[in-house]
Amino acid sequence: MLKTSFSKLYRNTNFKQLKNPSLNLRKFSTTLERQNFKKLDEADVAHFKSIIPADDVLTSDLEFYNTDWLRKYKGNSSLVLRPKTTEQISKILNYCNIKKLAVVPQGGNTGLVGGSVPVFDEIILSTTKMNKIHSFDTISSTIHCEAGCVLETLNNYVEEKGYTMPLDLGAKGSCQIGGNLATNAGGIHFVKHGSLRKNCKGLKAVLADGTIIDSMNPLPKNNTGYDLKQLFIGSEGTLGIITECLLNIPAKPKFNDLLLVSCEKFEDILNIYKNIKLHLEEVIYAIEFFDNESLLIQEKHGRISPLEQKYPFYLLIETASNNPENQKILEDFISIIEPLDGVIAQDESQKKKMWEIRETIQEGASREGIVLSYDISLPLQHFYEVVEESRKKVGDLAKVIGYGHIGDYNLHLNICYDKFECDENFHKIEKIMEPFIYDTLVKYRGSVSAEHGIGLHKVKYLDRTQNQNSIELMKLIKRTMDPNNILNPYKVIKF
Ligand code: FAD
Ligand code: LAC
Ligand code: ZN
Repeated sequence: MLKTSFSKLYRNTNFKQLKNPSLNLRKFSTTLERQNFKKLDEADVAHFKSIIPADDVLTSDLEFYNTDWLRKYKGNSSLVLRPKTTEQISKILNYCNIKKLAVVPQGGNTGLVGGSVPVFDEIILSTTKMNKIHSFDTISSTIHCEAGCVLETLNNYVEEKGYTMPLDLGAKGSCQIGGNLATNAGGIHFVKHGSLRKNCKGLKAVLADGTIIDSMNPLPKNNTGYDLKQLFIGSEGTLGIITECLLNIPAKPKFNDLLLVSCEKFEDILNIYKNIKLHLEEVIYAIEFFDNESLLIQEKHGRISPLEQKYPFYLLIETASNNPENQKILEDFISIIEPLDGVIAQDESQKKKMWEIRETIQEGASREGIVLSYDISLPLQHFYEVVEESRKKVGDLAKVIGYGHIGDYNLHLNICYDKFECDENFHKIEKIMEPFIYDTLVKYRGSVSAEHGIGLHKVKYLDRTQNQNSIELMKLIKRTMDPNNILNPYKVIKF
C-alpha cells in the first residue's frame, strides 16, 4: 500500500474566496393555494410602526428576505418586521393572530428546505436585530443570548474565553442561533457535542397569540412536567418564535488535528469508521465524508485537494483533546488503518483549507446549476449504495455527488443539473429521484431529513419517516398552540 504523503506540507494553492452564489432565480411552480389569511393593508403597517421603529418596518428592497439560499423558493411578501425585543414580538403576534395575518419567522435565511421564506404574501419576522449576548456564566458554562446572534459571532466571543460553541456548520457566518435551534441544526461537531436539543438549557419563545413562554431554567435537574423548550427546537417556526436561549458551552480543547485520507472502495471507509470507534472514541471531534465527484466540483472553484492523486472516496478525521500527544495519536491511527494516501494539516491555515473543501460543497454545487439537495439518514451499510443507485437512475441527465456527516449516518446527496432552468429534463430528474429516494428510505428505516428539516420541500414526504399516529399528534399540538395557523403556514405538516 502507498503511504507516501502523510504530514507533508500543503501544496501551494490559489484558493479563491467565494461569496454566496448569485444565481438566476428560477421559477418553481407550487400547487398550493393561498389559505384564507387577511391581506395586509396600510392600517396594519401603521399599527406595526406603533410597536417598533419605522426603520424596522421594511416595505421595499425585500428580495433577499423573499428568496431562499438555494434560490429555489421565492415568496411575495411586502413587509419585513425587525423587532428588537421579546415584548415587541409578543405585541406583533398578538395583533397578527387577531387579524389572521400569516407570519414567517426568519433568522439568517440559510435554510435549505424553503422553510424561511414566504410561500405567498406572509409577513416576514426577521430576528436580525435581536443580537445581544446577555451573559456568559463560566461556572455553569452557559451563555445567555438572543435568537438573532450569528453563530460565528457567538463562537468568536466564547473562543476568546477558551470555549467553543457546541455546533459548527458551513453557514456559520450568516445563520443565527434562533434559526439553528428552530431547525435543530447538526453540523460537523455533532459526533462530539451531540444535538442542540441536548445542548439547549433554556428557551424563551412567543406563541402565535403573543403569549410569552419563559423556559429559561438552566438547572441540570428539573423534573417538573413536560420539557416545553423541546417543542420549539426543530419545529421550524411553526409553533412559536424563539427569542432567547441558554446554551451549554464546552471548553475548547487545547490540541486539534485534522487528517484527510483517501480510499478506493466504500468498504474501506466503513473499515476506517469501525477503527475510529475502536481507537479514537475519546478524542474524535469530526468524521466527514466526500466522494471524488464532490471534489471535482470543488476544484473548479479553486478548492484543491492536498493529495496529488485522485481517489474515489475521502474522509476528514478531526481529533481534539488536551493531550499534547494529540497529533501522535492520529499518526498512530494511520499505521493501524494504512490508507491509500493522506495528509495531516500542519498548521491552522492548512486546516482551514482542508475544511473548506468539505464545508463549501453545497455552495460549489449550487454554482454549477440547479441542485436537488437531499439530506438523509440511513444505516452505514447502505450509505453509498443510494448514491450509486441514484447515478444509475439519473444517467447522463445530471451529476450525482455524495458527501456528509458520515459519523452521524447523515448523507447529503446532491443531484447537480448543469442548467439554471427548470426545463423538461430537470422535471424528468425530479420525477425519477423523488419516489426513488424516499422509497429507499422507507426500505432502510432511514430519515427524510437528518438535519435541514422538513420546511416546504419535504412536507409531502413526512409520512415516510413519521408514522400516522405521530403525525396526528403533531397536528393536534400545532392546532392547540396556533389555532389560526398563522405561524409559518404550508410548512412541515399538511393541513
Ligand atoms: P433560517 O434559514 O432563517 O430559518 C430556518 C427555519 O427556522 C425556518 O423554518 C424559519 O421559519 C425558522 N426560524 C428561524 N429563526 C427562528 C426563530 N427565532 N424562531 C422560530 N423559528 C425560526 N444545517 C445543518 O443542520 N447542518 C449543516 O452542516 C448545515 N450546513 C449548511 C451549509 C451551508 C453552506 C448552508 C447554506 C446551509 C447549511 N445548513 C446546515 C442549513 C442551515 O444553515 C441551517 O438550517 C440553519 O440552522 C438555519 O439557520 P438560519 O438562522 O439561517 O435560519
Ligand atoms: C453540509 C450542509 C449542506 O453539511 O448541511 O455541507
Ligand atoms: Zn450537513
